[in-house]
Amino acid sequence: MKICRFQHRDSIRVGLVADHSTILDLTPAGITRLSSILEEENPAARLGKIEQEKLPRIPLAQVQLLAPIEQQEVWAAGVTYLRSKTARMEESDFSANAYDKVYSADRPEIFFKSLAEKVSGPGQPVGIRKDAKWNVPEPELALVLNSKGGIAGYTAGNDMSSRDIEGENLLYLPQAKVYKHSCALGPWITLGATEAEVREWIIRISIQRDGSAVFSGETSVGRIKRSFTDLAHYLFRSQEFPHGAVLLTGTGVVPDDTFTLRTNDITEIEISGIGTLKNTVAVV
Ligand code: DO4
Ligand code: MG
Repeated sequence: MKICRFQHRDSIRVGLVADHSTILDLTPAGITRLSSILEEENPAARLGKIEQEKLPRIPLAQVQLLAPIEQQEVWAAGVTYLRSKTARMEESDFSANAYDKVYSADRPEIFFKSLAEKVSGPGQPVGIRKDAKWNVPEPELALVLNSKGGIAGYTAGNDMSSRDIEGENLLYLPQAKVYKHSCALGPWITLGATEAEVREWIIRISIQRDGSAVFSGETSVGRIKRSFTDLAHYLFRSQEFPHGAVLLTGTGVVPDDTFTLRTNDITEIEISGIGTLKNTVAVV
């Protein structure tokens, strides 16, 4: 079951994704916020009780999908895949040891990524910094967590990153990771999947430039070293998220070191159990 946030005419609404071309508007069922579903004990069961045939059907082509987030902070886990650890160790000099250690430590790397209102949705720009020379997308599974830290659903995310800034000095991580349009989420949230099912999903990315693919890669969610519950648990330690939180789970696909994004490149991140998040790169 998939739920989305969308703009239709002048209002922002919540919908159920019926199929690849149709949304069911949940407004007549009294659902106008994602949070009212995400905070339910069993979000998929709650939606299952709604009489879907009474809901207005809207063609997907007639709406603007929005990032599936309302007031949650977005955080990100890092170095959760072996590929990420190796790539970071290669790009850095004296920081390399830190990546090596965090990969096998009990405590994961978790950093703040974005406020909800700054997140790009489907079709919106993703940014590369004008003071960075080496920029990449990071295609990541995102956990959608309720205010108690429980996993309510999953969406696709892009943890845009400046590798030269990050590689120069680990203390520059917030500048490499948090800037205008550095985070994208979407196209919607998948509910009701277990961790075991999600670990079977495949994450794919392709990058197009002037109509041709300049990079493509894929990984399996199952290659994440840590469990989702462990990551969520660390995020919620000594913290409160009254609106819930979104947690990116790290990247397992890193283009080789000669690759950097350019303005107008198109990034397409597909997660098999979710859908495709498509954005265009802009210099910010
Ligand atoms: O410490 C660097 C960031 C790691 C990251 O974002 C990732 O592994 O996805
Ligand atoms: Mg990342």
